Amino acid sequence: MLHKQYYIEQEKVDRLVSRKNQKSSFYNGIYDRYEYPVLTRDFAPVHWRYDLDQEANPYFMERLGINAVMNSGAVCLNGKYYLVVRVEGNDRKSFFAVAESDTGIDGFHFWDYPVVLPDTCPEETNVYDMRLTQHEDGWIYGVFCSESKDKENPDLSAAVAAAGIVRTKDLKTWERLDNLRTLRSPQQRNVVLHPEFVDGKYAFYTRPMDGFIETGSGGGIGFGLCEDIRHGVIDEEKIISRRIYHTLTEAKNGAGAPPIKGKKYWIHIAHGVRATAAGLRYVLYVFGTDLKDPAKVIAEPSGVFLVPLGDERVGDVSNVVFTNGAAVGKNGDVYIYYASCDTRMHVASTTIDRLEEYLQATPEDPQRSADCVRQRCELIQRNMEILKVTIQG
Ligand code: M1P
Repeated sequence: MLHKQYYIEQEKVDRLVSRKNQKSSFYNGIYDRYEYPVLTRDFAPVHWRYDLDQEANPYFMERLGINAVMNSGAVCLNGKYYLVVRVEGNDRKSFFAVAESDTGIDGFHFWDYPVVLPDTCPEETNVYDMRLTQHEDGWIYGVFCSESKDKENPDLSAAVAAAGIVRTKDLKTWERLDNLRTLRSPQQRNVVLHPEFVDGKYAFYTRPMDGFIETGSGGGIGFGLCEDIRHGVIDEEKIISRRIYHTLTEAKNGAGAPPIKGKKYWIHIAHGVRATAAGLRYVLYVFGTDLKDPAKVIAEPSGVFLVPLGDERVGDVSNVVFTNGAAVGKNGDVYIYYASCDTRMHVASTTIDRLEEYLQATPEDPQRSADCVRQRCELIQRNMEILKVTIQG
């Protein structure tokens, strides 16, 4: 016999999981957005949060609450969509949990147990933001941020961020490898493994940082090769996408989802950060690299790709969208999973063809107002001609 409140709480979870999602009225021709988030903290199973033993918990109190579900790695396996979700407990510690769906847009439900990573780093305090890469070597790799207290620094908040690496074949059994060592940068966050070998080596997109929060001299998204992924070491990191003054990447520029292979480009969905009077604003942007040389940027559409809208703008860390996972389904369908405000998970859907058209046809940022208005006037002028012919006949 369970407490009567158990059934009420379980019914709430079941209702959310079975709720059908639908495209919202948002339109830009590039991707569709959806009415509901795909996951919120209210999707967390009741048995993760409550002690169901009536004697031990006569008031049916929540014992281990969930604060947020966010930044998720994503993969499509045998027609099903899987997220490795960053779940943040009420204790501020994050852990990973798998949620699966048949459609990619709704029906996401958590597996009974969270992911239990091999506990090989005693100094590690927090883990988060796993990128899942289906590598051509046959493994699915998870690269995540491994955070530890900076014992050298007297500041209580000082921390050290490194890239932790695990691998799996089934998302159930995980082998932990050594944290990635980057010889020329003290800290790393937002590290992503490229899906294919480059020059016979494992290739990583990095985000070199001087400190835990400040990127400092770290100029943006780096690229480096390593021979042995089990004991990964990167010597040289080449910056392939820089932070640029008065753009969306002015304060920070970091890789997002592992790149998607198109017909012309490696498609990168990344995040840029700028400082505002209301704090940092995180948005998504897209760039394309050469299929033969994934470190060579060959397409840079101007401006933002996806920004927080409406309810997405408010949460624990407001004015943030962040992605670290996109899944490619059948016929080149792409589901981009993004979190809003470090609080909940959403999906945007598109196709590889659309993303490549976006990369190829969206003009670049001319980086000055005068040139931007010229660029816009050219578009308007061409459109006025078209309107004249079609409307006035
Ligand atoms: O709070 C926004 C994001 O901040 C960090 O991203 P970055 O390293 O680019 O500053 C990460 O901690 C991320 O988890 C978080 O969503």
